[in-house]
Amino acid sequence: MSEALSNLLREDRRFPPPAELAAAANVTKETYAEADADRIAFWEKQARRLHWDREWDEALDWSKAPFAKWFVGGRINAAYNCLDRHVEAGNGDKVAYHWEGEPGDTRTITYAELLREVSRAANALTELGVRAGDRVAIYMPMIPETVVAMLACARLGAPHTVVFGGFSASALRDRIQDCDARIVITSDGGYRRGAPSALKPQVDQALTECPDVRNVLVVKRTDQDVEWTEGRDLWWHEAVDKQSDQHTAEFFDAEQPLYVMYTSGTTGKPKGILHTTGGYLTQVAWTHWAVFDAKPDDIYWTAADIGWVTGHSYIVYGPLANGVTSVMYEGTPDTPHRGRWWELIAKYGVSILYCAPTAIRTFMKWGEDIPADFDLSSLRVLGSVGEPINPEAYVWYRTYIGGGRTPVVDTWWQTETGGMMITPLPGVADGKPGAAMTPLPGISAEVVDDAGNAVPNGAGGYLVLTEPWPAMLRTLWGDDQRYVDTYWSRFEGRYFAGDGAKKDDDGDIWLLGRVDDVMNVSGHRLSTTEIESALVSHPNVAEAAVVGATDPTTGQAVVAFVILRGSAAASGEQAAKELRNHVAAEIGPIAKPRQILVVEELPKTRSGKIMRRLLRDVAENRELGDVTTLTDSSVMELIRTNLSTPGAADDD
Ligand code: 7RM
Repeated sequence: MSEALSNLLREDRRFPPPAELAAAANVTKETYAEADADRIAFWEKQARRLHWDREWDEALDWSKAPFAKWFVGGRINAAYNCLDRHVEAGNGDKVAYHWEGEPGDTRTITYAELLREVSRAANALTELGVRAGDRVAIYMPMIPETVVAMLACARLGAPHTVVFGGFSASALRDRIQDCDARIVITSDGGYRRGAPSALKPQVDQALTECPDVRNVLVVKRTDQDVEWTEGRDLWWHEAVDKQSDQHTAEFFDAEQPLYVMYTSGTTGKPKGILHTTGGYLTQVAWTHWAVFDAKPDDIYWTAADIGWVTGHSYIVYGPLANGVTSVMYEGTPDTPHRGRWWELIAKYGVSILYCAPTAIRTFMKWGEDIPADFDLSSLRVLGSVGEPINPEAYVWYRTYIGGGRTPVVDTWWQTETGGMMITPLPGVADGKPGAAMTPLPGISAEVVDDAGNAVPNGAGGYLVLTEPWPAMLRTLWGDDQRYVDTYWSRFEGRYFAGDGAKKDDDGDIWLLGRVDDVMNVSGHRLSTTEIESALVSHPNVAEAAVVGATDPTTGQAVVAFVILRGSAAASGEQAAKELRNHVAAEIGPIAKPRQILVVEELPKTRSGKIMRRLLRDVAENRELGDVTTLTDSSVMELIRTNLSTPGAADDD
């Protein structure tokens, strides 16, 4: 039998759930059995946690697979569920968001206030001609108006497409054109790294090639000078503030499109992932409640950008559907000092923190003395998302942020899945550093080999989802065939996620990185994640990225890019030799990197994913490919220049 991926790294540390948390947990072990007995009935029960104007006739229509319909015939409004419902239940005075601007300005927004603001915005959009089904592009910083704009669209049944504020004018243009948005909502700018950073110029540039956009609504945030196109551009405060704060939500079909979120594929134009309303809201609301064990008094913080799917599902729709109080922060973690996140946790008494491994590894690099200066005792659950969390980073997070008390939930999911899919539940499972553990109740996943057969415990392969789930993407905007080809063709009848994974001896799932990044060394298929984790387990290493580069003898060879911890820097060649031996000792000689390249930074997307494709270009001495989704394109220049500096490069 062919082995899809080698399983190399061992990790034996275990952290049982705190007894108190387990005793009062929202979800227990029995829930898995309940969902196994009747998966559809399980999701129907979760859907009933929401308000439906009319209940569905059929929970799942899979007759036209892979095109799913959930809660067929049901009528629902996402904004009503996030706002009106809570206000009507008497919780209007509860805080929806404690918002903190980067310069230190703050806003506290209750559910009642948010409802009034969303109602005004919905009235303004209606006045601008927005009707159910029309697409609206949102290109904004992390300010409350971004949430207001999204919910106003949802209220009108007008799908939004939020484009990362860090993306270029051309990326914005492509997305506006692809979904044919006629209205754009933006701001003059936002604060990042201590300075105002402009957004409006990118919109102006993008719109030179988007003649069908009628209006641009501009929120005033930074007071920067902006170019103005009369008749097209409107200040948000002029168009919205004058509106009535009353708006009656209309209920739409459960399958009404809610949003389109673009993800850049490795090749070709970005894919517009389409999410609809009823199934999506059901899954994000339930998973937010279950996986974070969210209670009415929790103060919840997803420290991520709203332009990432994590922001959509777990800053906006999930927490609001559950009526929870959230923190929202505009800026970067090191402004004005490297303790900013911990200061915010202490200030607001944050009890649940959700962030990406890239942030955790950065904090590790800065050192544990920084969080040690703040009172983090309010924290009770920590979450991780976006990449595999290396065991060292997991243990650091649990120890220095969670005070050794808090469970860490490593949540695997994708833009395409809409909500969390594979993760431990904090009151149920023992934490295993580095493992995403098991599919949630109601979710079915498997790890398969090249032929599509389930691999035995202890082996690696491809992660597939074997049953439809409520928050699944419905198609790619305007391209049904690409939807079928990309996700449903590799393995008959199953969704191919594009990730490598392994099952350990207990059958628990570990993610091993994108299969496009898998290296083939002398016929052994090695995962990026395991070698990176071995490198990060060395005390001198803060971050690591490995790629396979063409090699005349072994087919491919492992090339590692590492960022050293402060104290370990400088000693380039010696450090590299030691690290190669460390990898050989941790996981075996086959995984020993041919080269170790010490770098200052790694190329990442805005959600913190390492762009290994670009590193492969460097490792193989090629011209760089597409860099438009990089956070900071100067990083690649920096890497190339430093590599030609003696002492900083390879040791061979
Ligand atoms: C939520 C999100 C999806 C890809 C996915 C994986 C990787 C995300 C984890 C993870 C290992 C995790 N959506 N990924 N979470 N890998 N463990 N907990 O990130 O569309 O932006 O990315 O991210 O490769 O396929 S996404």
